[in-house]
Amino acid sequence: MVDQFAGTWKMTVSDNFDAYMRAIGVGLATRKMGNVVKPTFIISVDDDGVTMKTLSHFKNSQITFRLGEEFEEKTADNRLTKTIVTFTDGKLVQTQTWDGKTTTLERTLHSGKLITTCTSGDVVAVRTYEREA
Ligand code: DKA
Repeated sequence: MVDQFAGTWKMTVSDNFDAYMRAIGVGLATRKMGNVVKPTFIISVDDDGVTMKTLSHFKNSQITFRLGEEFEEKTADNRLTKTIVTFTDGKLVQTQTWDGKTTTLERTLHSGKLITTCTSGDVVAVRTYEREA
C-alpha cells in the first residue's frame, strides 16, 4: 500500500545525482544547489489523492495526484512535465515527460529507508531517505 510511504523523510545519501541532473538538462547553477541540499520529503495520502512535498533551502515544491492519472508538474528545476505516478509491486514510479524526453523516479522501501532511483537513459542516481516522522 502507498500508505507505507506516508511520513516525513530526510535525504541522507545521494549517489551520482550530478550526472542525473546533467542528463535531464539541469543547468550548472541549479546543479550546484541540487548537489548540496539535503531535502525533506513528505508524503501524505488522503481523499484528494497522494501529496508529495519536497522542502529544502533551495526550493519547495508540492504535487497532489491520483495514481494512474496524468497531471502537469512544475519541477524544482522548472521543467513543465506531464507526469503520471503508478504503484505496482511495492514501487511508486513517477514518470515525467517533457520536450520529447522522459525520466523516472522510482521509490521503494528497504530496511525502513526510502530509496529513490532516478533514471534518465543509461544514467542512474540513487538517493536514500531516512524516516523522521
Ligand atoms: C529526489 O526526490 C529526486 C528529485 C529529482 C529532482 C530533479 C531536479 C532537481 C534540481 C535541483 O530525491
